[in-house]
Amino acid sequence: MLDDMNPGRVQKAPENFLDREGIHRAAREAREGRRDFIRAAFASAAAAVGGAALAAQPAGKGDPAILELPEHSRGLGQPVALEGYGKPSKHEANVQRRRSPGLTQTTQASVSFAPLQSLFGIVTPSGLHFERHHQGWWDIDPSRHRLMINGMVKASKVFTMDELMRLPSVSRFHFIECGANTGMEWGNVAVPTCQYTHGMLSCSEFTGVPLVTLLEMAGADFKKGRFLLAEGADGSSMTRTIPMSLVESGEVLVAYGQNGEMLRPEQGYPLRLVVPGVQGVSWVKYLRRIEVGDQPYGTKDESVHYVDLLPDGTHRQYTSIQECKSVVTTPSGGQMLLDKGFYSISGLAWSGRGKVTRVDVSVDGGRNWREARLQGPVMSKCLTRFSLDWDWDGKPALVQSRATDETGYVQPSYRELRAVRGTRSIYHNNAIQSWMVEESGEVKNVQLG
Ligand SMILES: Nc1nc2c(c(=O)[nH]1)N[C@H]1C(S)=C(S)[C@@H](COP(=O)(O)O)O[C@H]1N2
Ligand SMILES: [Mo]
Repeated sequence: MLDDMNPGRVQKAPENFLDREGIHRAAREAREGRRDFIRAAFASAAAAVGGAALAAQPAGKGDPAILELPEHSRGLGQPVALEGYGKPSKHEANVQRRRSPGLTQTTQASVSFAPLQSLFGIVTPSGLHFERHHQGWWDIDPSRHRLMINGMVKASKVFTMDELMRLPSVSRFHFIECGANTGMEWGNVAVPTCQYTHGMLSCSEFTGVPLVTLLEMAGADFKKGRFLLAEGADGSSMTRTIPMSLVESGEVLVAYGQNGEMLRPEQGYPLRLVVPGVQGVSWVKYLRRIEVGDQPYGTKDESVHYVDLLPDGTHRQYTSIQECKSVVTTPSGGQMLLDKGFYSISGLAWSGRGKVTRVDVSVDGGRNWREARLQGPVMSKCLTRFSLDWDWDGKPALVQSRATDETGYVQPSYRELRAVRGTRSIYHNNAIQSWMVEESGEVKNVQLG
């Protein structure tokens, strides 16, 4: 079974993984057709480069896309989609969640990665949210779902979904990152795109009831009951200890909403725990029970799994906060810069301890850094989009980003991280990511010390 991402099981990516030939062919065609284009194709790892060739064409060059009136300007369009759920354009069909070919997966204990390289802003469309199931997902009938609050409470309580949804709710934007995100990079660089290096990361607006409200309703013993056990209703017996201190702040939500609609089944429909800043495994899906207790529970998912092996052979336990981290998504591995000239470097930064306050970007492997623009609103424990203007001179470049959060913590280099954590961890790799832009324009995943 997959222990999130065991580097021992990482295999070399198959040769045809990136369709490198396809990328070069498409790039060649694009270059030949449109010599003066300023924006490369940042579509997807599997790169339909030609399709994204949006060019600023000097007028009068005979571009048929300008001169010939297209069908869609002459005929009748489609009628409204009277029924059904809207779908993305057929031209975006390659923007998908993907399972990494570098990982051994069973059918149910699996991971799919979000296509970070294809997304804008900070919100992950629900259909592209990464998935991590320890024992498969379910589409649970909400009328039969219950949430029980028990343990050190005055009176155990059972809530139906209807009862929960009558209570005052809040909606907040937060990122969720699997503790094993970027885990394979501890070992070797077998994963060429940011979808696979960083794609166990997503960000949504979540709607739900603060857990503290439900605990108050059940008469929880806040003095002695300093720990909670959260339990899911799927067959993975997913149970995690949540410190009461996190819950008392009102931040932890019992959530049913995601991006304006009900949670997706893959994300825990009809109910999941939202634990801002904390690794994904604590965001228990199909949430069915919260027990109030007076000590950490030491469950399988916090004693055998989700512990960090340190250089001296001991394990760190209960290291659940996702430290400050960032990644450049454009340009990133598997993409292709079609010509030298202007590019907007863009990426994502986040911290489990609060707001991102600063992101620096280097294009020379960390010798020089420039401060990037942060796109507002910058929210706590939420993805923050950054960007920086760049004139690529066509020479090899090493693109990196380094984030700082409101506690003053600065994202470490691999050398700094490994000095403390060694090399045999799986979880909590928040090192600076490097992308190498080759003279050909091809972008590759490399590791710098
Ligand atoms: N009930 C239940 N909750 C769960 C899991 C699970 O398998 N079952 N996986 C956990 C892990 S390891 C992660 S990273 C997140 C993934 O959430 P997502 O699938 O919505 O992205 O859910 C967590 N909650
Ligand atoms: Mo996870």
